[in-house]
Amino acid sequence: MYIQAITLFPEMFAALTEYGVTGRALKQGLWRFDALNPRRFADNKLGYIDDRPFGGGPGMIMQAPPLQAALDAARQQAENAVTIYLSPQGKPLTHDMTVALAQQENLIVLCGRYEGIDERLFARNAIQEICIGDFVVSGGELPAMMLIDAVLRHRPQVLGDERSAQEDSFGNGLLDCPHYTRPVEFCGLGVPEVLLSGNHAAIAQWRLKQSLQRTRTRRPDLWERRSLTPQESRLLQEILSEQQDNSISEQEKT
Ligand code: 4H6
Repeated sequence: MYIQAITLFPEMFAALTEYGVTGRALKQGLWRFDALNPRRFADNKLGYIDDRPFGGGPGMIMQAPPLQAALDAARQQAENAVTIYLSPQGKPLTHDMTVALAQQENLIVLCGRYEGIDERLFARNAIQEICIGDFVVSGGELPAMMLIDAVLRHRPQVLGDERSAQEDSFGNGLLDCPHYTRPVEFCGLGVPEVLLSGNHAAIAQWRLKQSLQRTRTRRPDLWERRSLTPQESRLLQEILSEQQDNSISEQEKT
């Protein structure tokens, strides 16, 4: 996969190219990366690419011409690239979108700074506007890096263990289960017995039940969209009757 970022801060992308899973994958040649600084495409010697908004108001706007030149240069390197603009006004990013983007061979990510980009850039180019969450940060770089990381995890061999991406949260529409490791006792807290039992079927069932319970209570939005398998329905019945038992024993205290 070949990814190009159009950014005023190319060095920020070291977070992806030099660290962890994505850094290792780059070293292994599983993806390639280039950053293009739109200042290089400015029409003035000082590299200014922003100006004041027509109609007035605070802040500055990124100008269309240098960004168009940078985009043209990026597309010259990767003819069928999909171009993505991370912005608070975009379509919310989902797991399914990260899987679909991982099928592409070429991506260009456009990173906004200041108050955003002159709208005419979007009138003249096919650009997917994507949002990573309902909050605002100071530039598109961090959201772009989050998207790239999430996409790369779905590329073959990027995650050492083949199962990891599949079993991740959201792959199955459920939140992940709780995890435990040594020591067996921490601050007086133990580890759920079943995880020490060596009974793999029982462990898988406990984990699924925890995932169901968490998703139902923490993410009612995900819960409502998801249908249950017969096994999951049975585990949900257990959860509901345990809840009832708990509320009865709460009542008995009073
Ligand atoms: C485009 C337009 C994405 C990009 C405006 C980007 C949140 C997300 C940005 C801006 C982003 C997201 C610049 C507007 C700073 C506010 C960069 N923030 N902003 N949720 N910021 O995906 O001022």
